[in-house]
Amino acid sequence: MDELTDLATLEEEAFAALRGAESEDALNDWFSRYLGRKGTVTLAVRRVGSLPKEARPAYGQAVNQLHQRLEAALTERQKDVKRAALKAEMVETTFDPTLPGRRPEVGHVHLSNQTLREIYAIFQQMGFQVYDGPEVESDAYNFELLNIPAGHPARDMWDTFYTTTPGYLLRTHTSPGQIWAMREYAPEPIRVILPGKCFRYEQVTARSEMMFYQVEGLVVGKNITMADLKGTIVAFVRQMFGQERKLRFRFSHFPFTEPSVEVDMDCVLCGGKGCRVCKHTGWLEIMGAGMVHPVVLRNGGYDPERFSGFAFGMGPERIAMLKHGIDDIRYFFSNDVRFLSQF
Ligand code: FA5
Repeated sequence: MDELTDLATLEEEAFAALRGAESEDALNDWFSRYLGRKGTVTLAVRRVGSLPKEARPAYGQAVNQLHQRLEAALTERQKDVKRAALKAEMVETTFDPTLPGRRPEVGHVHLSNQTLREIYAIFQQMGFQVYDGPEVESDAYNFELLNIPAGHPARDMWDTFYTTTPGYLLRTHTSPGQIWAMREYAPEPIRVILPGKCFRYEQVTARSEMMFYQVEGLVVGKNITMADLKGTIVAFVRQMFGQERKLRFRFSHFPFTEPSVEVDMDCVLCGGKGCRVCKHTGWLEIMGAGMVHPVVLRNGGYDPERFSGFAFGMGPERIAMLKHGIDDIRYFFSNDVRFLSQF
């Protein structure tokens, strides 16, 4: 039977070609050549019909078995080729599948925000609410309504960045929030803290950034006095820095408070003896404060004959610097994780 001899030759040739196929492409070519629509094995299967009747069963069985054997062999060969390719890739790329996985970096709350949260918690105990004001402010709220008219010398000290919309700027302090809060709550009593970012057009140094946070405090009501201001600030500082802290209130000037004070705390590093951090004075300035100026009360919608109030403003970065012994404020926003990850 010639056709069976042909099959044996075809089988030998097909298996030899399969062993020689060493890539996925070569296997695809092999498939087209033998098992595809016009492949030689497929054509051999179709040949059954053209054979004499008595030759058909033996040939048919043989060709079908050959077809199955080749299909099974192809599947095996495909696995081998894949495995070999993976092995080659691992050798080339020196990929080590036994190494442990890389831990994803997990961030945490920024030091400024950690400090803000500590400040919120302390004032919350004293019944203060957090009040949010805008960072882009009008000249009126940042200066005018705070008793700083155009041409006032205090504007130099609080110079800022201006927007392309005339009369709008980035706030230099959180004090404009006093006007927002008063206009919302007048004539009700107020007890709020106003945290947020502030911006200044000034030389960046170890103590001064052009962007930093402030936390403003504002209390308005009947019979609010300087004693309330002092008591509140002393309670805050002792909770923040320790019960042993001593405080000093010095006269100062802010256009929006009268009288105005600067609050100093005995130096946390030397305990008041004098060191580099406190510039050998024994004291560290921590905030500005004062009794809300009658003009500001009126601008906020309160009658200064019937109402009084106090306000203060502090810088949480400076507070964090004192708490953690940080000697340069520029670390806060320069995005160096070697610094940030320490807190
Ligand atoms: C003010 O901004 C007043 N609005 C504070 C105030 C509020 C007084 C209410 C009275 C009543 P001053 O410019 O001193 O004041 O800033 C207050 C605090 O903000 C400073 O003590 C400091 O902690 C922080 N601060 C000011 N400028 C910078 C700066 N460039 N970088 C970092 N912190 C700053």
